[in-house]
Amino acid sequence: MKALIIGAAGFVGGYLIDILNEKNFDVYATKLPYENIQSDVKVYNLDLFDFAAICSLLDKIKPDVIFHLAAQSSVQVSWSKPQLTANVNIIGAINLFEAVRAKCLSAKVLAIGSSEEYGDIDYSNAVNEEVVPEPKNIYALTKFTQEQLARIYVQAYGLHISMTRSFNHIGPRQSVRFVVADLCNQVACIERGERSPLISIGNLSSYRDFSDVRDVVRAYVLLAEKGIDGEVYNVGSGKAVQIKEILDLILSLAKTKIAVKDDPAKFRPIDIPRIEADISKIKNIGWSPEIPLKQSVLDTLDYYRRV
Ligand code: A2R
Repeated sequence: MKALIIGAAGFVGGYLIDILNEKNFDVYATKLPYENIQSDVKVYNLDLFDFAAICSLLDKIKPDVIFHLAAQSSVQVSWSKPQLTANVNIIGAINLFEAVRAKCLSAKVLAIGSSEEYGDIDYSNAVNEEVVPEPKNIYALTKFTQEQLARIYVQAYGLHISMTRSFNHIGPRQSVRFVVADLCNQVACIERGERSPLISIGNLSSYRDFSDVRDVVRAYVLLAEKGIDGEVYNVGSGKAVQIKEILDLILSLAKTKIAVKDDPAKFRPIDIPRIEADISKIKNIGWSPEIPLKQSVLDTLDYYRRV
């Protein structure tokens, strides 16, 4: 089976390459020209704005499965660069779907979306896929648009696309823009004596649904095999954890005593108190998270201790 990962140089891409290699897929990966992929797979430079290049790559590879990870994936950047975000996440997705339509209609495509899409909904219960998203930021809106476009391409042209709404994922190599990686990096810097023993924090009271990136890519491979065309699947742990609990865990793993101080820059103007995924739908096709939160945090901390 030939698997093509679009946008493989990011956080998730590296883990997806690993699991596809383990499962003996013939793996092809794309990246932007200035990015690096250090893995023994076939790597191509590809910008989603170049429709002709996408067509010629699909023509050449004829993939059986395509994982669409490429995105402008930061909520914060989506406020400062709304045009870029819409171009990559919406026009880029259209370019990919059009190229699939033209060159490899039978390929299975997995389009990765985000729990951010849910936005302004009632979070008093775990959120299932029937809930209609109310995106509240530009990134979320572009991902919801990608999902709706995917549905249209399934219905109108018979493409084989499944979609995800992926909740927070964590693990080694994640960028410090994300809370767990940020806290682990700060602790590692303190342990090395690079800064005073004071960790800066944002809002600790929120509950979020974290899963390990290695579980997440296992879900993606399963969805590529068993996901129903036109259907969206939550990918998460199914259990919300308070950020304070994660901070306490990280501090308990630290090799030195660390104090905590608020950083106003890390507080968001609007923060939803609790977000938890209902993962019954993906569980029904055979996926459950396996890596405990403590292990993910420990591995992330160890990664930042090494870099
Ligand atoms: O933004 P960059 O320079 O880090 O490059 C990202 C790349 N990308 C593109 N690829 C092809 N054509 C474009 N026009 C284009 N613009 C950006 O997609 C990056 O290398 C990759 C996405 O990787 P990350 O930002 O690290 O996302 P991650 O954490 O791997 O998440 C995968 C997917 C994304 O669709 C997220 O929005 C979703 O899961 O949560």
